[in-house]
Amino acid sequence: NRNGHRLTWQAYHRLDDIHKYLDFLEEQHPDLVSQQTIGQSVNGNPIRLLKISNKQPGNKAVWIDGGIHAREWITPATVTFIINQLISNWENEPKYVQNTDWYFAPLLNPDGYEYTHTVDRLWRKNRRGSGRCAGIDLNRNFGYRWGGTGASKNPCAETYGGSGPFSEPETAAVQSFMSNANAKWKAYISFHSYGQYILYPWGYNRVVPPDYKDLELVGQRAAQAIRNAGGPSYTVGPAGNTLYPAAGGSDDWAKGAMKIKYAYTVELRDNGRYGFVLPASYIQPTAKEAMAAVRVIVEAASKA
Ligand code: ING
Ligand code: ZN
Repeated sequence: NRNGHRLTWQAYHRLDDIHKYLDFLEEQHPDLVSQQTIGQSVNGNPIRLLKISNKQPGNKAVWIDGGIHAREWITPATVTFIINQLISNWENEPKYVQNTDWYFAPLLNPDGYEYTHTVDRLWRKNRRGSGRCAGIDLNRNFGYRWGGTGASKNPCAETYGGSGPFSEPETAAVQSFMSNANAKWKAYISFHSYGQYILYPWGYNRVVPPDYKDLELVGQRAAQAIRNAGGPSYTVGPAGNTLYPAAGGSDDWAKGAMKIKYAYTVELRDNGRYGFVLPASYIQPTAKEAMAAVRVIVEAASKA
């Protein structure tokens, strides 16, 4: 279309539209935007990463991902919306935005995502194997306290953690990219749905890290920013206490292994009416409030 891409944020899009949008941005803004493929999924789809950077040497780095769980369609829509907002308004953004290296992985489970469009709308895991017991829960496959409470050893379970930490190419790609990047990581934000929560470590058990008060405070500020943006109430707290203990989550790994201070899992809308099958009319309001929360977390990260 006349935008040069197909994303509208008024409908949910397939993998191909999302990747073509990232290609379009890289082509339109070569000085600001770059892209890489950080790995391949089980079925050979690329795991794409888009970086927005003004390349100032002191920049802190933030990571934002979506689509770890296939059926949580609002999450890649939200991550691409945030990318679009930043790029459209870049010259007017405050210093803490411009002097951040932004790393976006909008769709970490591309095989599962396509499967939810073609076969089973409520698929959660990746697509290793076949049949009823296919797939690994990528948010139980990260390598910090892997295999503990809330992760199943049964391959048929929705929360099967895999044969070992980072057994899956989708999670291994994140681990290898983030560990090897020369980046001053200060924030890690993983979007999930649903429930309207701002969660921080630890997820593996009902315990909190030594600096949890900083994460709680910034989380509360983010929730306030969402309300100020006209959004609904988001509950803030440590994942294990607030939702349920679940080992092998990405935010635990980001904090525990990568030592990234502000590590969050944000569960977007709604709180149960539509659940995973959130109508597309909710994309823009949900993504706008998520943007408000991201700004709060990234501003805190810029000072960390
Ligand atoms: N919820 C998350 C899940 O992976 C979670 C909740 C967050 C668990 C952080 C552990 C750590 O189960 C959804 N909706 O995926
Ligand atoms: Zn999820």
